[in-house]
Amino acid sequence: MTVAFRTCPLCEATCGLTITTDGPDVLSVRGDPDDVGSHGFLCPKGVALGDLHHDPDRLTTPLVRRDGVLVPATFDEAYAEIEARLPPLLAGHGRNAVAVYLGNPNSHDHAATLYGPVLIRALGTDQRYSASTVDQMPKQVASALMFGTGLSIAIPDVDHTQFLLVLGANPLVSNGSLFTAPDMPGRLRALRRRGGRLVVVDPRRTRTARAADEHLTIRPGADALLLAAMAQTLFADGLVVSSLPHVSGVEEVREAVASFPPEVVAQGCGVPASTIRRLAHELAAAPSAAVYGRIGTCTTAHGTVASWLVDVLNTLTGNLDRPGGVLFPAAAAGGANTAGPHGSGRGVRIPGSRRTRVRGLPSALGEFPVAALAEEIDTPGADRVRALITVAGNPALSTPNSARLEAALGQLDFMVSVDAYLNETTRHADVVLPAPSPLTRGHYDIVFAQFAARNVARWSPPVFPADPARPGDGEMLLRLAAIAAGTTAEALDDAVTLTAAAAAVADPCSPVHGRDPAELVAALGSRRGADRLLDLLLRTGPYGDGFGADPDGLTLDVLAAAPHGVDLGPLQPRLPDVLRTPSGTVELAPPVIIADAERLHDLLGASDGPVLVGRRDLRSNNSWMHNLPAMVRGADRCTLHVNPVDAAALGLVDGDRARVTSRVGSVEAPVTITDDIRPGVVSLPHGWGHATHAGTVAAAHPGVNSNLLTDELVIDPLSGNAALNAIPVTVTATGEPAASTPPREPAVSGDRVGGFGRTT
Ligand SMILES: Nc1nc2c(c(=O)[nH]1)N[C@H]1C(S)=C(S)[C@@H](COP(=O)(O)OP(=O)(O)OC[C@H]3O[C@@H](n4cnc5c(=O)[nH]c(N)nc54)[C@H](O)[C@@H]3O)O[C@H]1N2
Ligand SMILES: Nc1nc2c(c(=O)[nH]1)N[C@H]1C(S)=C(S)[C@@H](COP(=O)(O)OP(=O)(O)OC[C@H]3O[C@@H](n4cnc5c(=O)[nH]c(N)nc54)[C@H](O)[C@@H]3O)O[C@H]1N2
Ligand code: SF4
Ligand SMILES: [Mo]
Repeated sequence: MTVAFRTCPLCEATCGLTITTDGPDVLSVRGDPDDVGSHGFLCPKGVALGDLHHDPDRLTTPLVRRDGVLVPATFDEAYAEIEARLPPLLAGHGRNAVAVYLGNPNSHDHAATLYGPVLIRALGTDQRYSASTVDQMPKQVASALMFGTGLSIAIPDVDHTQFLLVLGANPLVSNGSLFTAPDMPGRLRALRRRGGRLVVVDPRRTRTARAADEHLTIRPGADALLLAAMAQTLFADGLVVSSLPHVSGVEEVREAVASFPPEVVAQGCGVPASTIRRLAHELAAAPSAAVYGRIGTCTTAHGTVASWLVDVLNTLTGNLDRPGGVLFPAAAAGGANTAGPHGSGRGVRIPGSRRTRVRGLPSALGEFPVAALAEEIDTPGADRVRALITVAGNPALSTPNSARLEAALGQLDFMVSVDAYLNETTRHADVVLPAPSPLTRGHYDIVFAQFAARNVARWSPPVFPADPARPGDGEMLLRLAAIAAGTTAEALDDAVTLTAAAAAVADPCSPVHGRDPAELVAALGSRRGADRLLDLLLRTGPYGDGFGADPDGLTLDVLAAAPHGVDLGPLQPRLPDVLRTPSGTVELAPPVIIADAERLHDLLGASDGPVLVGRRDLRSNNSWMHNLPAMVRGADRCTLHVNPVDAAALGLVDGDRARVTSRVGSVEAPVTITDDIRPGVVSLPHGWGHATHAGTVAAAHPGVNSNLLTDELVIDPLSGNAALNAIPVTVTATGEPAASTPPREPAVSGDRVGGFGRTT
């Protein structure tokens, strides 16, 4: 038996795991008590990592479509097919004929994180999409405008704060997002144990809400109103801290929120004015406080304004950049705000300079809204999107009006997917490249270290040696990029590494400033690919050895010698150095956000018609872990939550089936009646609606796809983010009890690999 230590790649908590193996078998997965970040915590998904590794349905070979059917193929055959079809398409129809969609797991793999952008640059396409625009783009846009980069996000100092206000997040289930703090249950317990206060704003009484001192049920989509009224109260009642060094725009914010006193917004947000006023006073009076908003605040039509107001409150109460408030992490590698001249920069341009072809939607931080992807494919025109590359994404389940997107996938001339499974998205591909098990790759969290509540750095070597016949995600992306660029993967990798070294030596603030980039690359030794690049980033990062400048500094070898990670200490105040705004201040009143805040008036009179919100549960991971028996065991979780008052009015009893209909579609689901949800609100989890081949675990637990109801036309204009919550719906009883309904067939069934035809 062998014991390996390894960071979990499944969610943003990045727990350290102890994995016991026997030959090729995973015997157990436990929390690593010595891990510098997580101290032994793990959740049921981490435990299932062994099942994921051994899942017989994970793809083991490439698939290539022959005569309409996906059949197993060698890597040479798969690459040959791409080589034969992609470059001619680009040559014939231009660079924008190919779109790229990067899904969530890319950010959990340093190789994919590093080489995804290389693929996009090699393709030269403007048609860039990712899961970011069904997720956190509003927070990134607001943060970029205020602090200067889309990754400069202020993180709650959860271990020291005395007041945590959580809106639209359920960290006891999700384990945190844009908030890497493993063992959220323990950290929130500790907060209350030291006399701190936890307040949760959510239309549902979630696990986190139950653990809180106070739970406010809000009308979905209206957080920005609540937050604006709190800011107005701070100004009106003289609660804004008197000294705000490094902050500009306070007066403009005062004017922007002046027309939203608590009495004016109370009806629109469904929270009494007296409660809003009290909450503002409590926030201001707390010795330290942090306001945190996530999915429920981002995935609405006012996501950027809500995300901005979160940090407006943090700033006005003096909690921005102070211990116990919200702080900026300093990541060891690839940090967006650790290199270059400190204290000011170019900032960002919102709206971005490019426009989508059909709706003319602007790019945000270099991306188009994924809500526009279907129409960019299915709307006729010489310049339509004809090819798509998806990498670790399942947009057929995860993006709004996914029925339209699935139909559009069938209209592509060519589609390539890099994925671990054949699923609702990848079944439309012409070539599927199989991602190997995460346990066969090294792991470093480039992305999540930028959002961590404590600075740590951890490198995990592969638990099992990589199969030489199975390239990793990074290698496949590099190979795709090389095909697009007409070069070899090796040459491209060398060029990318040299460019990264050149950027480091060009930085006047770097200890390697002025050195020869080729000398740096040579000093990286025999590593190649993502690990060589990572070593470069670590060594030129804020704790790095600077290639000799600080002999005690970090290198990949230093991390490799520390299997439980290296603790780099609690977050520290970083203003003004962290800023990259043109003014060199926290720009509290970005003109585009102030202008967009005008739309909040539209929310004031809105009525309480039924609306749909989402939810997550502990044993899910967006759309893709339902093929593991431990993740689907027990009662059906893909049910429609309905408040008893609404259920009575609709004539629904627990276990009935209900039909939910929105502008774009209609689904049927079993009903769970619960007063954990606000009247007038119903909830379905996302990531279900499995249509994988018969005989798989996921196909036996299909559930319904909530994104058949979400509307691709409703987006947050500044970020392009989809509104996945507060969807107007009608609910009707089908008159059929769920129990008597025969098990539903997946929407599309078929044989195992080999019998899988294009479905449209
Ligand atoms: N209605 C509604 N919709 C939502 C949300 C919501 O709250 N409500 N949440 C949104 C959010 S926050 C997100 S992040 C998106 C996620 O959107 P996506 O990223 O599009 O979807 P996932 O379900 O995460 O799909 C991940 C895919 O990666 C594959 N995969 C897993 N591991 C690997 C690997 O190591 N390599 C490769 N190449 N592939 C791998 C899986 O098989 C799966 O196909 O969904 C969004 N959609
Ligand atoms: N177990 C599990 N963990 C996960 C994932 C998973 O699928 N399963 N996905 C991962 C991913 S990709 C992400 S991005 C994170 C997300 O992390 P979180 O944001 O913590 O995730 P959710 O559980 O979706 O919490 C969103 C909450 O917002 C509430 N809500 C909906 N609409 C509104 C609204 O208008 N206002 C307010 N105030 N609340 C609203 C919902 O009821 C829900 O409780 O989770 C990650 N972790
Ligand atoms: S909380 Fe997240 S990182 Fe930790 S074990 Fe669970 S899935 Fe893995
Ligand atoms: Mo996400």
